[in-house]
Amino acid sequence: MKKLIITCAISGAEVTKEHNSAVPYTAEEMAQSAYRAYLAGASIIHLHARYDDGTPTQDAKRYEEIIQAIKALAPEVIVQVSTGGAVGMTRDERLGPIVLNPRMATLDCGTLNFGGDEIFINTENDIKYFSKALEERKIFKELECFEKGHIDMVLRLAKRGFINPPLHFSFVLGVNGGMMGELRDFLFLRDSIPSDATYSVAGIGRYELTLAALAIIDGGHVRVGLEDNIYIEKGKLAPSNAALVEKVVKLAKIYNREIATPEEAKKILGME
Ligand code: KMH
Ligand code: ZN
Repeated sequence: MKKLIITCAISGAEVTKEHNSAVPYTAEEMAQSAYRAYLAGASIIHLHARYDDGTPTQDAKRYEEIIQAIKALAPEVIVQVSTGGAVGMTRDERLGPIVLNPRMATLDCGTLNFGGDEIFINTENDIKYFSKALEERKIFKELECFEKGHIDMVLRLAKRGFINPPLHFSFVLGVNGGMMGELRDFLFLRDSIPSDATYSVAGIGRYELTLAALAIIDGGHVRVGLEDNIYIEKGKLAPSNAALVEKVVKLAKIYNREIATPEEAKKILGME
């Protein structure tokens, strides 16, 4: 089995210090959190920039400041910028950080309800627009799918040349408004992607660790982090992003999956 790629989603756009004080906001906090997650075993950092007061932003300058701070501590780590941003942002606002030519970025592959009154909008034309912008800059795409219809959208657009390989999926399961992360959901999604595609799972809340275990056993890859889940165990807040990564590393050891370095991750995903 290929080595396990662990992504750490350190900050998100919705989770706040009121939820868990370990959520990083400042460039220094982001850098420290990313560095410790990297030392724990993460090869990819999924990044949402925030201002010092926690406000999410897709401002390229702010991303640059944060990425430089991360790279000063962990030059090797792969920074994956979010093009999802926060609900309500425009297309071009969300694409803000790609002018920095990051190695990797997310491409959200469908619309869904996103808790309460929010709708996370990704129309077919949005997806084509984002894909073109990323492919023109040769930025590696992680295809975020929150339910099966999003995979179908990717496959349809791939057939028509709007999304080009390598196809690397991220199943983000357990969002209030998206697909849940039960065993049957996981099996349905991983059986729905082409056999030469790769995938990672990001379980929201209570799904984080169970989906990680399933992906480890199945040969997939795993995302954890405070963006997705603030608890280290039921009712107990995670002390850091690194603590969540450490938990996945322990699981991987049990199931004999070695952990990929960033260089190895690039090869596994076909990034070079
Ligand atoms: N913040 C969510 C609305 C991504 O990073 O690409 C979208 C999100 C997806 O987190
Ligand atoms: Zn995100």
